[in-house]
Amino acid sequence: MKKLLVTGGAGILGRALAERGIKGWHLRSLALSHPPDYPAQVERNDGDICDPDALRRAVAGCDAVLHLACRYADAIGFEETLDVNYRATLDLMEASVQAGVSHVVFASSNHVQGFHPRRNAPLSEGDALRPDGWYAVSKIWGEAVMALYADARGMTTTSLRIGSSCAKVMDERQFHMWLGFDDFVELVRIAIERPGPGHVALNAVGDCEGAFFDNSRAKALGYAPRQNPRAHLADPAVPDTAPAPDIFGRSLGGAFARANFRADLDIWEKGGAA
Ligand code: 15L
Repeated sequence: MKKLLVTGGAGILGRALAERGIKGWHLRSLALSHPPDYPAQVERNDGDICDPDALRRAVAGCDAVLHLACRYADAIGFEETLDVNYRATLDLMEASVQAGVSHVVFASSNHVQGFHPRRNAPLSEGDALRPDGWYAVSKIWGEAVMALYADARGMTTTSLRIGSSCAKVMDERQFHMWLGFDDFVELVRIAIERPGPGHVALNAVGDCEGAFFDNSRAKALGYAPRQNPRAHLADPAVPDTAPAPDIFGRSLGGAFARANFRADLDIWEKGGAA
């Protein structure tokens, strides 16, 4: 059986993956700690991602890595992102090369294009990067690192630009960019089993009405979303709720864009990025 290391394995997405599993794969989770009710079939590795020795131990014997661990918050500062999002990501890639890992999946984010106005949707992966804060900038850097290791080390790397992934569609913004947990796990499977080498960035969203992000590149790799947002509404009124009139409702990034926006709304909406 092949082995997949999941960093941040005790977080929301790590847990969703641990509960579902991937056929043919043994999962090993790296996290500071794991709750007592963590799925027993997943190997637990308690350790700090910022400790290179812990990373080396965690990745030993693995065929693939899913890198979920990161620091994030809508208004996070640059300095706060340095240790985990930058340094630990690089240490993880070096440890992976040393361990002979062939596939790495990086949890990127919709926020790399969060400052696009909604009227630009649906966006494809090739559209301009418009990060909506320092968290998003760190994800763009992470994608660049994935591309570098694919070219320079012959790895197969995938950046999943995850929309909004949770059990239920909580609000109107999520309705247009939601990713169900089953579909998330399927995208991870596709990424760790895809033939390589090379890097690809994939919009990781379901088939959403009024989609913010086009998922056809993932579909070309075999992705067939099964979880329709309309069947997973927290409240039936969600799709008909009016978007907020401020930057939250006019951008793709929502709360992250709002937390970092200090400009004029009309000027921003007229502007663009090539
Ligand atoms: C993200 O990138 C975050 O990791 C997640 O917690 C959500 O905030 C999501 O984006 C979102 O945009 O809803």
